[in-house]
Order: sequence, then structure tokens, then C-alpha cells
Amino acid sequence: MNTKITDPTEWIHTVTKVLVATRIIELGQPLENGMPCSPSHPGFRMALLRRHGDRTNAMGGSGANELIVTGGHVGTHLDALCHAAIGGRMHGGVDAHAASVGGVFTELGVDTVTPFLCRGVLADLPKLLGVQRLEPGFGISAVHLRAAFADASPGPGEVALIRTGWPQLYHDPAAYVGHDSGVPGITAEAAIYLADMGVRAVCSDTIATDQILPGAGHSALPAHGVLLVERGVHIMEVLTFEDLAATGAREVLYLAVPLRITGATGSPIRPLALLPDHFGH
Ligand code: UVW
Repeated sequence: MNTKITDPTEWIHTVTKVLVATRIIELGQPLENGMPCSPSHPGFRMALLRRHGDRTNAMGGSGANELIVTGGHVGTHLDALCHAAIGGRMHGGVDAHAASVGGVFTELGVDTVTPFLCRGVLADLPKLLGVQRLEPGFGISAVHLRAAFADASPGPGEVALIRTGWPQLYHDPAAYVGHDSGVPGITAEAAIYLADMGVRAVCSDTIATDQILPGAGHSALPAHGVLLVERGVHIMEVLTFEDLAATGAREVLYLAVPLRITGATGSPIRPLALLPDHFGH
């Protein structure tokens, strides 16, 4: 494609020609009552408050709408850098208390996160290890990631997509959340390995990205400290790479956009993988 197009009309036509021949794969989970939620966060609730027929106009028309209440870190979501602190300091040494004014963060909030439209590279751990999904509490190390990325690794400004196969348990919230039974995830050393690649975000198909050992609960999340606080790398969680893995693709054009919630620590996202339309069929 000519990258020197400056006329918007020509540019739109050129990009559209490519995009109409695009396969779009959902990488997020649906938001619905009863879905898995970490014990650290308030859950998702949706209630239909205005039903058709509650109010009807002279033409017989009516509208229905709902009230939605959700934690910012429920379902498929992005962690802003202000989500974590170590010793009261957030990324870049920002004082967590000083930056939290009137119930919102004045720095490092999710409203400062620009959209993700970049290359994403899949590390398919179940495929690497020849299993359906990783065991509860399994620790994904840098050695595992190096082998899984093999000849295609994410680079600076790109995103790493870490597949554990855990969405196979999404229908069973207790097993998926793994508070007592554990959840596979990256170790702190693996988080350093990913940050050293220069990635902008680490995206996982589990509730917490971190390895959670059986019985350990969700309290200690060292990879969160490495990524969000020490290295300024975003985390996206509760994605699903099952459909993507089935295509055999390792590299995708990744699209995800957080909501502009002023000073919030996280936001729901709808992540998508874009591939050539013939891919995987
Ligand atoms: C969990 O760790 C469960 O989620 P978050 O990283 O969004 O706090």
C-alpha cells in the first residue's frame, strides 16, 4: 500500500479495500450476569429497568433500556497504570495518594490510554506443551515464552497474547477464577522477559495474568508489580484466544480500545484480531 497518501478520501478507499477482505475474530468475553469475577472486584450486574410497554407513545412505540453496574476490572478489561502501586508509588515514582484526588486519579488513569491498533503475537502454551489447557497454578516462565514465540516475537509497541486455554472453564466461574484451586499464569521473571521485549501490553486469557497457586487466592500478583509499576506495561485480562488459536495464526493486527473514564484504574474493552479473510478456513 502507498504509505504516502495524504488525501483522506483516497486513504479511506485504499484502507477499505484491504479491510473488506478482513477476517475479524473476537478476543473478548461477553458481559452478562453471573459471569466470572475476581473476589477482589465488584461484579457485573445488568437490569432491564425500562421494558417495552412501560411507556408507549401515541404511535404504539416504546423503548427499553437497562442499568449496568460493574467494576472496572470485570470481564475483558484493561488495567491502567494507576491500578497498582508498590510502597505507595505507582509507575514512574508517582505518589499514589497525591495522584488520587476526589476519588479519581489525576495521573496514569485509563483515560490517558490511547487505542491499541498494532501487531499482536500469540504465545500458544497449550500447543507448545501438547495439552488441552495448562494446569491450575502452572507457572509460565521466560523459557516457555521464548519457545512459544519461537521465530515470531512481539516487539516494541506491540502486544503479547498469552494463551493458557483457560477460557474452556469460563462456564464454571469458580474453576475459572480459581481462588482456591489456582490459575495458570506468568511468573515475575516471565513478566520481566516480556517487558524487556518492549511490549506495550500483555494480554491474557485468565482472570489475573499472574500465576495463582492453589490456595493462594488473588492477593499476591508479582507480575502485576513488574508490568504496571516497574515497567509501565499495560495488562489486559479475561480475553479468549480459543478461536484465534484454531486458525493457526500467530500474528494478528490487534485492536482494543478502553473507555475514556476519567481517572479510572481500568475499563472494559472489546479486543479484536484482524487477519486476512481466507485465513483459517
Ligand atoms: C485481577 O487481578 C483479578 O484483576 P486486575 O488485574 O484487573 O486487578
